[in-house]
Amino acid sequence: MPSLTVHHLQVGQGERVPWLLEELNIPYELKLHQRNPLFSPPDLKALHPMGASPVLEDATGNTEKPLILGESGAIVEYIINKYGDGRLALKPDHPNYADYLYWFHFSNSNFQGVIGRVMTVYGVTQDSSNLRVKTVEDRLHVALAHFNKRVAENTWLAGDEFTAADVMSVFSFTTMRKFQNFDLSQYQGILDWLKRCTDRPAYRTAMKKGDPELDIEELISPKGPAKFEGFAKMVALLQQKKKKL
Ligand SMILES: N[C@@H](CCC(=O)N[C@@H](CS)C(=O)NCC(=O)O)C(=O)O
Repeated sequence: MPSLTVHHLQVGQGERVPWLLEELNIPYELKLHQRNPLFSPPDLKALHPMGASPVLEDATGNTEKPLILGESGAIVEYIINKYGDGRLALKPDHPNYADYLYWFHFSNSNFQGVIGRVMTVYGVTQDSSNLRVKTVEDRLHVALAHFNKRVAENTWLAGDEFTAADVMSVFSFTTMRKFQNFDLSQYQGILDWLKRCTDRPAYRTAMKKGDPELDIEELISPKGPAKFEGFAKMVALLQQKKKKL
């Protein structure tokens, strides 16, 4: 029996890990951490050099010195391969193997990067006559149209089967919009896929355990959820600091 502890900074991409574990029916302990007011609190920072969530502690067979693993993608692959008998992953001989790999990595690598660039540029200006604003907005819509086409033509990202590619991706279109919102009204394929994913009992159970405060209907709505309040607190703190200087 595995001995797994998942550290999850609430309202964040750590939600992927309990969701996966619920899908695979693998037991785990969930340790919740709160943003302070936006970034990780000291106890989470102390766990891993990057101080980011999620972090997996695997004490199976070694309670003295548990293995510590960061990066949600690495954690998801580790759990599937080590304790999940390869379930929710496609094997190299599957016709959709390349699709599985591509979509497994797309959201957390390409798409999160695009959203990060939008967030950075909007932090300076949202004036759409500004070339940087236009460039990042165009890139965001290219990525959304690309993703939308995939899920409009396929039930799940890797094809007919629900896989870890779906688990890796939902966060970027739901909870991530509490940090940088984007309108999904014109992307019906994504909205329908979000409904299919978030209707899964394992998703509902994981979110209830990890983020009971989050309203799933709001997260999957076309216009997106309200902004995470830790942002305003962080800005106020920075302004106070500036005044003192
Ligand atoms: N690529 C990493 C990103 C980890 C990450 O940035 N996590 C955020 C939560 S959404 C975090 O811990 N932020 C707080 C901080 O960095 O202090 C992953 O997928 O695990």
